Amino acid sequence: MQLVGHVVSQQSPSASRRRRGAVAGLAVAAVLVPLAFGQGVAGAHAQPAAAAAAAAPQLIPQPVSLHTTSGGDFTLTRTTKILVPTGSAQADSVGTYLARVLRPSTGYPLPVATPSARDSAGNIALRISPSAAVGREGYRLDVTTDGVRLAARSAEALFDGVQTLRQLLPAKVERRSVQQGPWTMPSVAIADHARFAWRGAMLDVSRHFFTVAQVERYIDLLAMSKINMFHLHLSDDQGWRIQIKGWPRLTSVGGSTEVGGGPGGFYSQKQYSDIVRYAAQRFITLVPEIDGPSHSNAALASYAQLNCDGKAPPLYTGTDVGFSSFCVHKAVTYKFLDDVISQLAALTPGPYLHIGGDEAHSTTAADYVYYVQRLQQIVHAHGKTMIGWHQIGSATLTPGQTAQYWGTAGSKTDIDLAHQAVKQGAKLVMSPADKDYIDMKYNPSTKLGLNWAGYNGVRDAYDWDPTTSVPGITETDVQGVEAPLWSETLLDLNDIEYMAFPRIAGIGEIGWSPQSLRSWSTYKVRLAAQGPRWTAMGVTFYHSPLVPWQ
Ligand code: TNX
Repeated sequence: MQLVGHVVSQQSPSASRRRRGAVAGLAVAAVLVPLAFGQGVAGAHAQPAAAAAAAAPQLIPQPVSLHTTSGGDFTLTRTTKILVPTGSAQADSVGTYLARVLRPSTGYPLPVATPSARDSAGNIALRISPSAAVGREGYRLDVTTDGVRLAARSAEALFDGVQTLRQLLPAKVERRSVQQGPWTMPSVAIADHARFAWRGAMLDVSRHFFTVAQVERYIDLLAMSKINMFHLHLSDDQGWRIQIKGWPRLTSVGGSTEVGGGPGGFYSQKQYSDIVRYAAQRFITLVPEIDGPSHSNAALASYAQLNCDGKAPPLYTGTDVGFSSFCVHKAVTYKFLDDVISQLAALTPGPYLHIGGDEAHSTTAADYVYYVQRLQQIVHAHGKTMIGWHQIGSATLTPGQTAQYWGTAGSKTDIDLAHQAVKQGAKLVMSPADKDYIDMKYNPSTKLGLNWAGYNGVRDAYDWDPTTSVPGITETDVQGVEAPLWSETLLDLNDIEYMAFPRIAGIGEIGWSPQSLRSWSTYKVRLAAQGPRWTAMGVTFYHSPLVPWQ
């Protein structure tokens, strides 16, 4: 428990007022100059600080290299086109996405078109080319008075570049009704790429069910932070949320309630596919989780034969963990899980299936290992890579699996399990509960959320490095970072947004930006600039007093 440290790191309101005052006015320039020029941009420091600061964009995640140029601002007009190369369906679809973001607020037609001889200046040109930029998901974004050029290595990278482009426009561009311009972007040259391949967010739709529309809204918001993996926690003690053909009671019984006894719900396979497709259109890979051997009461309540004693337990609407277990040595358990995993694998284009594996307090250690190894075989038989919570490190893993680390600082058992996983050729996705569990309260007065791992203030959730937070785990062991959002206390979209924002922006930056460019003192200023964007989008967010909101 990090309780004391976390409480101390929260500021009193008067301290935060002083902090806000300190970054007002001219002081901002001092904060922004190093940010604006990123790393080692030769000659940039020759520019007068004040002029540079005036134009310095406030971006999250911070790009690898960003400098303001003297090319003059660019302003979108009624005649601006989004140009994509002839025959590039991928650039065309990213262009269409961008047009849909920009049209409602600007009121401009912004046609997505292929270039013609008559096109002169004033457009946004998108291009996919392997040589466009270096690094994972690399893109280059150049804004001059003549227009915007965004070139990327892949469609995914182009999409990432579009998220940066959005932030160069005034915040009100995010409103969904026509606003007054001008729609001016500062002249900049950005070269950027991702630090980690896995930049994830998890949503627990089991403890409370969320509709397809709610999930899609969350996906839309995640995309803005360059999150590219979306982990859906589809089953737990309180609810089974995905239709499985041949096992109808999973949803008619197992899906019929949630924490607190509400009506629950589930996704039909068609609805699940809709979510998968919606995410894919935003270059986000869906990772479905079926938790076991524990966290399985909803399935056990649905089918008596899955229980060792052949008796179905009642449905569960409380918040305890670790009391349920699949019957590890019954053949029907694996017939059932094979049906579930084969259907999920067929519905999920991404390479990963998450088997859970946390908190198996009602399963013996030997049975746990047996279960994980059987699941590993089943997942592989259906062509997927297994990911599980880091406890899977106690099983024999074939190389190439992923373990999701959710331990807290100094927990020797957790650290040992992470090492066991890595020694067997697994990579780690880092989700340390005392840093990036975004279901933890911000501080003791946060109404929503839990506090078993302490309080994760906005700074706590940002100020850590996934490659140094677990002793003995290094950069090459780490596949990325993910922020789980467990939903025991969350009832609706406002609750989801309040817990996720602003912390999810920090998780996006941890996953994307080089560690050398990250510091709380500059991040909090850039974070403040996101506030008006979220307000424009109607996002409910926590106005942490640590952040100098504008
Ligand atoms: C632990 S983290 C859990 C979840 C709870 C969460 C609440 C993990 C793998 N298991 O079952 O919802 O804590 O913070």
